[in-house]
Amino acid sequence: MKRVLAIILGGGKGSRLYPLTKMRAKPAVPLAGKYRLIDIPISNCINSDISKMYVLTQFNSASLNRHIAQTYNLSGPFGQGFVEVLAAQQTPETPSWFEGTADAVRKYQWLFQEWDVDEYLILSGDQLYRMDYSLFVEQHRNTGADLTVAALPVDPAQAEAFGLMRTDEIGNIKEFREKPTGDSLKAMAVDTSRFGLEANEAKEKPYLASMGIYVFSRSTLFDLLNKFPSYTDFGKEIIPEALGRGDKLKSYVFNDYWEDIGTIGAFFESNLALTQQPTPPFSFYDEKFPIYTRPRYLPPSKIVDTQITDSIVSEGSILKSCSIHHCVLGVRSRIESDVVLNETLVMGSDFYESYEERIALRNGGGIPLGVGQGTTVKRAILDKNARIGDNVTIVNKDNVEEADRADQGFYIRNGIVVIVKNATIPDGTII
Ligand code: ADQ
Ligand code: ADP
Repeated sequence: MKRVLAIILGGGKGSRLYPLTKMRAKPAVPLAGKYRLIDIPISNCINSDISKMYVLTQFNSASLNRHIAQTYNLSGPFGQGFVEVLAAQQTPETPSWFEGTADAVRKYQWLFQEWDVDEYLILSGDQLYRMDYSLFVEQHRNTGADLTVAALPVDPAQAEAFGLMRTDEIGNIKEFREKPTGDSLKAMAVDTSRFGLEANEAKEKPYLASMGIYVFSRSTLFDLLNKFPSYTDFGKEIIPEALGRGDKLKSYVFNDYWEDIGTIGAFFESNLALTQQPTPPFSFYDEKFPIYTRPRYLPPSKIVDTQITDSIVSEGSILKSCSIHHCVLGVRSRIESDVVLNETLVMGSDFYESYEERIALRNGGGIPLGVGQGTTVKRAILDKNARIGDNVTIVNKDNVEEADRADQGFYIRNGIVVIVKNATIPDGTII
């Protein structure tokens, strides 16, 4: 795997995860209480023995750079591993931002070409899954493919959201269509039982969806990017073109847990699914294939007279006489008495406030970090460092699907209330 360079696509404008991306680059969005989105592909790379990684992102954010610099030091005495963030930048030759996935790679190809590697592994930064990429790369090498696309068997309802591939019985891609609908979707069905699925499952999932994860042979990648300079997207343009001109394209079937968590709805549900009992669909516990993140040396959580069911509580939290059901609480969460949290994602805080600071804040008319006394929250995301007052109700009482209330510190996306980072919600507010 020393001859593989990973390129992680860290996100375009970040509009689908907005407002979580209001103050940070998408890869830095907190996940599962103590991780960040970028920890998933980076951990998968490390566990697959791939140690050269670039993260392409539209914006450079302090929290992303700090997180990566403080977590991933891969340059041991005998290796040259690294994780580096490359942000879109204006230069005299390239006066614009990244216009798409292929365009992002093209704009930094001068740097990627400098590495003496055989394959480029292109990954997305907003997916939750565990995958040994070395098996993927090995298949690519063994079949002599120019490009291998990771493929997830999906059902007809899911299929519309993806690039789909129709393959022959040994996985040669014959046709690739980006998000087809109607009859052109139906035409993409394949017999997935040929790829290890049980007959029943194959019937349910007759489509092979592109996971947006690709292995390109070196010459193929640069040849495509340069021969077709106006193509800005892999799924829409580059892959269909490669196929059309006769390159050898293979699928690599991956039939395990995989979620695209690039929208507020999917992100919220995937986080809450971690609390599912007895076995969540994805687990961060796996000694052989751990997910890494920045060590923080926080004290254990302190929980006083509290009722908690099916939840995750991250370290450094303080919970007092409250009731927590089906929630994920992030680091340094602070929940006061008589609070009721249901199906809520609390991202926690970046810092502590001392007892004296909290009292002083209250006396000056301010609101301390965390969730104040007597507050009720249901189906919401409370971003980092939120200050929720006493007796607040956040339940989306009018059943709104979408709303922008930036002036009041919240947005509603897919019916989920998102309290923005650093926001203050006054005592008694009802949302
Ligand atoms: P989408 O997810 O719709 O489909 P896209 O929006 O291009 O495709 O995103 C792919 C990845 O690249 C995401 O992680 C995104 O954040 C990142 N990205 C997008 N624009 C970027 C930019 N300008 N700069 C840096 N990163 C950027 C793709 C494929 C489909 C496939 C699905 C699987 O096109 O064929 O089925 O992924 O989720
Ligand atoms: P984490 O990884 O714990 O989620 P980060 O390291 O991204 O958090 O963020 C911690 C940030 O919080 C740092 O930028 C730090 O400077 C900032 N910070 C620490 N203490 C305070 C404070 N009292 N007030 C405001 N910001 C603080």
